[in-house]
Amino acid sequence: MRVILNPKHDAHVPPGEIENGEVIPCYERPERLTAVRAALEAAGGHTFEEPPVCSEDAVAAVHDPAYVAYLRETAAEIRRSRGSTPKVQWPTVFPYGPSPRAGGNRALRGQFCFDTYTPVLGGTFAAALGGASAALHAADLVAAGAAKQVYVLTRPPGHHAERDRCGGYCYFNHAALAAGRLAKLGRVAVLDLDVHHGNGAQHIFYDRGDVLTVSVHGDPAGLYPFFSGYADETGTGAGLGANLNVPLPPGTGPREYRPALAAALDAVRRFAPAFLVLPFGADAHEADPIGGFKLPTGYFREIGAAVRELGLPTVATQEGGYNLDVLGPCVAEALRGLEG
Ligand code: Q9C
Ligand code: ZN
Repeated sequence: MRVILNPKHDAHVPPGEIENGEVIPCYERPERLTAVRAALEAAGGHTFEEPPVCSEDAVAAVHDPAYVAYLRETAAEIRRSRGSTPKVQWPTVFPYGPSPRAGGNRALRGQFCFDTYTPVLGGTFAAALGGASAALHAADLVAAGAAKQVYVLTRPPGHHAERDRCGGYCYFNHAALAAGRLAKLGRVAVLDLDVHHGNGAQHIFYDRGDVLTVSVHGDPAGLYPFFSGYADETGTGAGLGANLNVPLPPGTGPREYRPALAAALDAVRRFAPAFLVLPFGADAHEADPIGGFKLPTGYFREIGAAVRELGLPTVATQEGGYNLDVLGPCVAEALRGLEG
């Protein structure tokens, strides 16, 4: 597989996250990418390359320019501060009430953020731009026919990021960026197989009929991101019918996952897209610390093989997966299945 790396991923190292009222080390750490790369190198047959850096305008195809500027300016402020201000912008207050306004102090108020899992650090913008660059480069390669399948090995992940808000460890939405670029050439299906709902692409393409968004995930009634991912979210306007959520109960194993994946793949087939974007997470693995599903490592090859049956030019993006012992092997299995 042709693998596009985010060369700047380790500029972003989150300080921690809140779990049960305690600050714990963040699950989303640089070692995740290292672990995947090591597993792919050990498996063999993969090539690794770095993308050209993309422009902010290219990111603004999917994200609000004011949000992009917020990330750039906040990161720059933190780097300039030399200890006079905090080393991290960790929002504590989020928009609420009938007509939320942030006045001048937008940074502290969570205007561009929907949870506490997504602080901005001095290196966050550079890392996020590197990930966006990788996703757009992957899309360009697939669009040009230079590769049938490309895998974007990046972190922080992207699939929770919405048009103007970060969340769930995600800043720029790699899958949406790739889909947006490919959609200039033909219909695109986004099939999200991270254990968490792909709210970002759903949000970004909700009113579009030319981009199908499908997500198979843990029931949001009991799993992050809680506020979206329900089966009755089906799109709006021209996009009505072009969003499919397949929520599954906690403890889901291959027996329950298989028919859900088949239904998702059927929806993709019916849509008859020219391209596929595959936000992929290994956090549906049985040993993942936060997912709650029960998929064994070997099953990820079956998932990849089932997706391969679509026969579509594909950009896969790395999303979640937080057990450092199984993340790499899961990705290696999935890519093996995808390549056939
Ligand atoms: N105490 C992705 O997988 N909640 N994001 C974690 C753990 C946030 C997941 C709770 C989960 C975000 C890309
Ligand atoms: Zn996830």
